[in-house]
Amino acid sequence: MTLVEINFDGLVGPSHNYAGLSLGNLAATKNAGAISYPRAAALQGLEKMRSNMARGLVQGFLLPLPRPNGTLLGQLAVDETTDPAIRAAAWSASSMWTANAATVSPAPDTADGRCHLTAANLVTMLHRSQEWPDTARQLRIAFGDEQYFAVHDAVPPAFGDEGAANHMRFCTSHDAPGVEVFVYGSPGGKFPARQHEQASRAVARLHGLDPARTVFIKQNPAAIEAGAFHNDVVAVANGRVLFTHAEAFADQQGAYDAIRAAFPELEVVEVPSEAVSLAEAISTYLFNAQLLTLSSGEMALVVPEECRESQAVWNWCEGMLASNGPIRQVIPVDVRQSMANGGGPACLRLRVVADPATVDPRFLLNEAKAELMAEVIAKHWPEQIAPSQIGDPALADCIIAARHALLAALALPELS
Ligand code: SUG
Repeated sequence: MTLVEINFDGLVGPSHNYAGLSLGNLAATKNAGAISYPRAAALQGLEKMRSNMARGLVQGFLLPLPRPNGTLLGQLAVDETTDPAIRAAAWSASSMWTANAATVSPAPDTADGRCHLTAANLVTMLHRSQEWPDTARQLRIAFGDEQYFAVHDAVPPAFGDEGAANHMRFCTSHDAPGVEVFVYGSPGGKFPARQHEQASRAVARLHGLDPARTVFIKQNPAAIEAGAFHNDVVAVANGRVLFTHAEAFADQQGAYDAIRAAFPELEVVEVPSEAVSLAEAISTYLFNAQLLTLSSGEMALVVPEECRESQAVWNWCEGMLASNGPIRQVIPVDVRQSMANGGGPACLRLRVVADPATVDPRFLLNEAKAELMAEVIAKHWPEQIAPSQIGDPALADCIIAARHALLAALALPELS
């Protein structure tokens, strides 16, 4: 068994649009009503996957869910009198942000030695709450070998769960036992706290984690108020390293101490507020980065292009590289279509530590498959969608046909 980290990126679906559905997600709210470019969006995401693959990393993908969702439209009896935001929920391409698809505990961390995945219920937002049954179905195909994987249904909806976006894992190498850190929010602020502590605790129990190697930390309510609707907007972890804004957690030093008590090897790279304000961190998504261990052993931070456009953020990155710390490269990528809905490079991927040979190979990328996917996207994905088109039956047909063309190309008829 060779356990490696595999990033499963969500391919941007053909219904990608800007309906402003996520209260507390400042980018999505700001861009409500804008014209979206689904074809460009999907190609941007695919290009990110290809560039990580070109660095020698194993790359997987998850496919868009069926939209418009006729079941949801029926359950809500959507008609011409319905609030357009409710109709738009059934058209959302939000499953692209696979960091919210599930929480993943790799085999070395769990009691039964299998990799556990729990689909996230995403109950705080209507458009996201419809995802999990289809997500679980897809995970059960991709990770269907029960000798190596256990896929759990979502925890009950009383406790909101947003998956890996509020979960970090520390380890000396990906295949070694890790320490898992769950970050939850507390309700009562002006924006919803989407991750409930009891959801995190239930996921940890479902996965059979060792309590001595499991840490629960409270998110800083001020960060949620500033627009960090998930912890991965203000912090990211990989290996021994925690890359974090100084105002990410309710008790910053207490968080470091709690992680260090379970994982003494912890190395913190903290960005002080004087260098990069919380507002600047959230508008550029500096922390919504992929922190990757390259084959050389060096760590690289894959950040959105927007980071290069902020003098404060780029100065910080250059200073960090000059300081010879654990992060040795900063790699900007263009995922602007996703960013405009509040989803950066880290939102677009679900990390699974596994032996690639145990994963259904149809979900693993190679250059030939990337080329094929690009062709299907170029041919079938709508070039643009204006909000007034949401609900248009001809557009619905085009979106459904586009997804089916991709499923056929990838030989995944089970997902139809
Ligand atoms: O849930 N945006 C997503 C962005 C998710 C980002 N994920 C992580 N941080 N891991 C969300 O808020 C906007 C869709 C709309 O408004 O149409 C949206 O759902």
